[in-house]
Amino acid sequence: MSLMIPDYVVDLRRGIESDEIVPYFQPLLELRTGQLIGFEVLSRWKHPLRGMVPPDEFIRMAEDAGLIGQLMEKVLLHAFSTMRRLPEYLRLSINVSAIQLRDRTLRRQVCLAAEQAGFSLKRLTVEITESALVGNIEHARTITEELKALGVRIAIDDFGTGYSSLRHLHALPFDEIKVDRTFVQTMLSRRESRKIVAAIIGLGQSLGLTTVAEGVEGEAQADMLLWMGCDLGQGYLYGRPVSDKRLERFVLEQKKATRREVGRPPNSEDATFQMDALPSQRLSQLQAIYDGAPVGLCFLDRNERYVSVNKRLAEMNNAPIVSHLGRTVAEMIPEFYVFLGPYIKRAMNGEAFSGLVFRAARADGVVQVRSTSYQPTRDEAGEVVGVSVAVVDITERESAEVALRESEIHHRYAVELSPQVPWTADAQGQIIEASPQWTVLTGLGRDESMGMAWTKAVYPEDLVGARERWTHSIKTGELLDVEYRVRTTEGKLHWMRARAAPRRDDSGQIIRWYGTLEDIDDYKRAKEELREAVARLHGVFDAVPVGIVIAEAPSGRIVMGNPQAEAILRHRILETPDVTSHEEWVMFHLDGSRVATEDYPLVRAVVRGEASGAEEFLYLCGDGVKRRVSLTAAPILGQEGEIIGGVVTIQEGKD
Ligand code: G
Ligand code: G
Ligand code: MN
Repeated sequence: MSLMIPDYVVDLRRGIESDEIVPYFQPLLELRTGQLIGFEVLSRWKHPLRGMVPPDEFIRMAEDAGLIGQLMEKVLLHAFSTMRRLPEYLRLSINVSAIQLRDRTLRRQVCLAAEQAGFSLKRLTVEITESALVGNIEHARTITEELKALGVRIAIDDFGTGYSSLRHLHALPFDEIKVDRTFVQTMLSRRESRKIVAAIIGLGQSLGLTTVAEGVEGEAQADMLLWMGCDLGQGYLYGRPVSDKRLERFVLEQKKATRREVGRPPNSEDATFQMDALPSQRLSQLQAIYDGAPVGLCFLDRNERYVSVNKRLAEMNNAPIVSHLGRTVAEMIPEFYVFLGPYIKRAMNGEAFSGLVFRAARADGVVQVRSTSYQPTRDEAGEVVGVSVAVVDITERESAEVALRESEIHHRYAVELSPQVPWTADAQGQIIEASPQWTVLTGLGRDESMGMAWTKAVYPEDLVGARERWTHSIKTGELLDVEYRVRTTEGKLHWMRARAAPRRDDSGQIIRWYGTLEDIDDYKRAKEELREAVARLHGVFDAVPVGIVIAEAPSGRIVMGNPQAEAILRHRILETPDVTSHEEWVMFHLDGSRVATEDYPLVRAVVRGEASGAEEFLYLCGDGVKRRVSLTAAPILGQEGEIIGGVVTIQEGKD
């Protein structure tokens, strides 16, 4: 009886023996630094007739035909030999299948190949797919323990796709967890995927495992993963699997590439956070800051319930921390909630508020003044998940505020006579005071000018810009300086310049903005007229049929030369230095003797204020030819009769 061997098995055996199955290498990078840390081996069958056959098609086949051991031997030896040529710090991951995990010879195979290739097993990670563990835990445990004893790291692959993932994670001594690429690929578009990825990374962190994300295809994913605390990334963003030949070049290019700082988490400017610290350390640092802060802090969920409260806020609310948790703001501080409720709701919709000041009598009769800030807190995709609250008790500071208000009243009387329009705004940029000048100028009543109502007087074309600049200053504390047009009572447009500076309290918080509004219409118009006059003058100069050169006094610096002057003298006038010192303005008397510089008509005009009639000279032109020119010069005098410059007209002489 002969045993029939199927064709594909014959083909596969031939393929293995003639080295058609080769390792490809896909890079793994550290997300935080962008540094290359190693590769995963992905096998490829370069079939002479079928072309590139993917592993899904031949690994199963090799297992069924009992050829997986042979195949693995070849691929391992090839991969290990390739790695030996690369720097020691680069690691290698290999995949093992379910059948291989049942095979007690796996350990020997790996050892032999490593020895033959001179590859250290400390550089090796073995990836075990979840599905390989089903019904196989005991064997898998024995084999992984043997491998670990050799210094090999063990990873759980495609995590989240298998059956009883958590049980497996618990059963074996894993070092690494690889989040399945189906979650990573959809994490930007699907909330569920995002939450699953975040949860797997959190789980890995809390178990002390290295977390790896597969299937990273874009920067946005990489940034989000980094923010979630994921350690390593793998995917098309960093590179597709490459052959051994292209691997060395890839490593070289990676080394040369300037390291990109992979996207930073939102709080990275905050020096308090040690970004190098492990996420768990970061968390305890945060907790310490939170508890020790001199301001009241809490986090509210979407139902306005306290999720966390720090000591200071508990003190302010006169209730222990635990009695806050799970209760709503309305329940805990009803006397403040009356005012705060609407702001909390708006914060849940994404608006941020800072320095909202409210005064109320607590249940125990104590009157408090509180300055409260609300910051919406968003998840990785920008969805508001709750509100962070900061509260400062300013009851004592309030007396200072009263004093400030009184001085503002004095200030108001004092400045009413000023030609400028003074104004005051609160920290949010709402106008709380403006000089009656404003009413005179715009015809808007006092009440129509408070808050943001001033914008009604601004010329629509200038409004967006003006408002943007103001918002920017409020946000950053930068001085305001902006120009815009205002419609006056007579219906005219007037250019105004608004300037303002913030005033801060002892803690550096902005409490007021003091500003002035200046009518710059005359100035603007004068500037515009000057510009027009200069343009007209240039027009005239360019059109006259004679050459004109103007120099400044007393330096003799050339400030203008018209095209006709350049045409006659044949050199560029403006590029020529001072006429009083320059040797290249060379002229001769008609008798051939050289004219001394101080006798040039223009120099006499600039230096001595002398006017001269048409005088004839031989001028050494730019092309080296002496030509007869007729020069007429005159000084330019200032309002006090002082010499401010000189002008010379140049005409071609008759030879
Ligand atoms: O490249 P991709 O199509 O490359 O790989 C598909 C699957 O095949 C992956 O899930 C990977 O785990 C598996 N795989 C790739 N190479 C090998 C190998 O050499 N041995 C085993 N057992 N599985 C592999
Ligand atoms: O062993 P594992 O199942 O993790 O195999 C990795 C598989 O994923 C291989 O088939 C590999 O070619 C593929 N792969 C690797 N990176 C990406 C990626 O960024 N996008 C997609 N779609 N597939 C990837
Ligand atoms: Mn894998």
